[in-house]
Amino acid sequence: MGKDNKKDDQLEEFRTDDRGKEMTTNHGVKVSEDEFSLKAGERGPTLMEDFHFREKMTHFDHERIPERIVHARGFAAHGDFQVYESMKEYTKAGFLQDPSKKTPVFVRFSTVAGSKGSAEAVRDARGFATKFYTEEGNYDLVGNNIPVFFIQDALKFPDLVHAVKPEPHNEMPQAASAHDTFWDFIANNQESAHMVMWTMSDRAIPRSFRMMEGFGVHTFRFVNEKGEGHFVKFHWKPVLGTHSLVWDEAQKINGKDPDFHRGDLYESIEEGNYPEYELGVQIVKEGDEFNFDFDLLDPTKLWPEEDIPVKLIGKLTLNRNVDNVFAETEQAAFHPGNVVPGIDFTNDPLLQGRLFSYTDTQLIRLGGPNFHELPINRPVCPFHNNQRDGYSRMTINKGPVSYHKNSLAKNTPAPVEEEKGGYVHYQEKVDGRKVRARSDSFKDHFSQATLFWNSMSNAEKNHIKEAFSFELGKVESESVKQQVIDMYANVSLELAQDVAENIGVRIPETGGSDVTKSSPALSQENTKKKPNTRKVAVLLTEGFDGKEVNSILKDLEGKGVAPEIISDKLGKVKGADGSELKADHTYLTGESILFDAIYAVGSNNPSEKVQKDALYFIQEAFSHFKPIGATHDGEKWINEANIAGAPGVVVGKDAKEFVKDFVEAISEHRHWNRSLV
Ligand code: HDE
Repeated sequence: MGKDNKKDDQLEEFRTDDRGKEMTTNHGVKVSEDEFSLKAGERGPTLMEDFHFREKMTHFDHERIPERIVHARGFAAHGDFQVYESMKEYTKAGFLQDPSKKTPVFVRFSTVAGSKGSAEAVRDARGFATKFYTEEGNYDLVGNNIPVFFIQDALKFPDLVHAVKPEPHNEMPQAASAHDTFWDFIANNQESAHMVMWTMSDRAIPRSFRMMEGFGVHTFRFVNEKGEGHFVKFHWKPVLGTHSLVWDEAQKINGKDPDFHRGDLYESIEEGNYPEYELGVQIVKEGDEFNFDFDLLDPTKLWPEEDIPVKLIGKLTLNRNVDNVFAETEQAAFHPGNVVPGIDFTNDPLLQGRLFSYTDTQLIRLGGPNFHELPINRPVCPFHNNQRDGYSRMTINKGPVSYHKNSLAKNTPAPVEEEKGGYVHYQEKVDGRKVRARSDSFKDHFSQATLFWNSMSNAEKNHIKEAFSFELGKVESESVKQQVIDMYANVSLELAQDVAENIGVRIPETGGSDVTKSSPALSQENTKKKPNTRKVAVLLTEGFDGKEVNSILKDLEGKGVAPEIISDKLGKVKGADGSELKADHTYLTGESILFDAIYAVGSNNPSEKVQKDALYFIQEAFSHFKPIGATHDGEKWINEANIAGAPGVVVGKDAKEFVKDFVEAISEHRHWNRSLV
């Protein structure tokens, strides 16, 4: 990247490489000593006049800035976006016109509830925030990996966040919704019913940032050259499909590798496996606004894809890691209010409140009104106005005039007419009394929660039941547990009854829903299934069948699979034919939970310790429904684990057939129709 990326060129001006340079103070004075402070005598007190000490320590004391109040734990990358065909019919947005044009982007993924240092594979929504550096200014699509939200009005956001964050009297639990205050909020704010179905589903424990969808959530508006508006919902569709972890695995990952998601993204980009997502839009004519059984302005509702198809209009590719996480990722300031001509807001009351909150939060986080001048936030197009001064102002504006209107600068900077690119807000007619109220059309909280439930496969339904049982199982208040069960009896009686049974509260007898509709697009069973970039742990022992293993590994790599070798010690592992392979991990550092699949090679005569470690590895992977392959000696372990013949366990074929079947099993991601031994 770099050559044709305007943002990268711009960032280059700010990059510095200190390696090989002389040390100076921040004011450029060469430093002669950086180990001993200036003292009155070798054993005497430190002197005030030690400007180098004072500067170094002061800077250190101020190194931290407030973390984001939500979405504190995040990781980002650069890339570009290209539209497939002109979207002229719907929007005049410049970056959506020309398929030959690449727009630089910066994307930050995040969890929502946890602090900046929290583990990444927690049960939570994920942020998916994209900054498009367009020629007409920055456009930010600040979305999540779930298409709906907990609440309908921004006024309730602080309450929601207080409820999910660690409880204030003991600051527990970290990065988890499995506690009393969260579920008390849910039961008493039932508009959250739909979103909670998503957060209790597999969507809330994604396998990778590269394998999750993104959604703009709110209904936005496209506006074309003629000034015509269309309602639009934005989607990101991962090219690798949408895949998840299982809960037991996720919890273990959080201990063994709290950086699991950032590591996966970082490595993929370093290896040239650039994550890709297609941008999709659902479009509704203005005239059809009231033709749905939900309100288009209600952010707790999605538009079923079977009713309103998602048109794929372009591709996002992430192809460069940041150089410095603080300077870029931490200082990135996203804001749903950053729009460009051709994209406008609707009256969604959640969106309206966000338009205030994001600037406000940057002011405290980034210390003043000039955060747009930070390299990561600067537009790639010119920007001029009469705003001046403030903390850490970088721009040196010339001339005496900083007001509009003026004659001394010939009334410049001058506002620009709409025809020449000036942003003009969509002239929606608004007529109403000032009220603090919710429209009746926002009051159905359960139908789409049931739609989601109806759309799930049996395995997904079981995971949702288990997630509710886990979360409510951690709640202490019997009353809160019961309230949640009674609430979910409105969504599915089966769900409420099974969870009530598990958590030992009164089982509701009545309830259920009339909604029979389902939306197959909501089930991850129907997502894309590919072997690409899937990590396979190859359990290798001294004396392996060199010829066969080398050829299988080569074929697997040819299919895009990424094998990594696990052995009892690091260094070279020798095959029976004298060939050697290098171990990437030992059983101590390479856990089954960090891999998508296992290939058990084994050897003639493994030690008891290796036997024990390998068996644990295989059994754990099996319990997480992962594909397991074995050839020759590895088959002994499969038999010992008593899993031969189970779905997704591939053994005993010739090498070519083995690779074919194993790759198919890997593409399947997980094999749910497996009973656990
Ligand atoms: Fe945010 N949100 N949010 N949010 N949000 C923030 O802004 C807020 C909402 C989302 O990677 C904050 O810079 C309010 C929905 C993402 O830097 C803050 C409401 C969606 C990110 C804020 C919402 C999001 C944020 C905290 C209710 C999905 C991380 C730090 C009206 C469409 C962006 C910051 C990044 C961050 C406010 C609801 C997505 C406090 C008031 C709905 C991805 O301004």
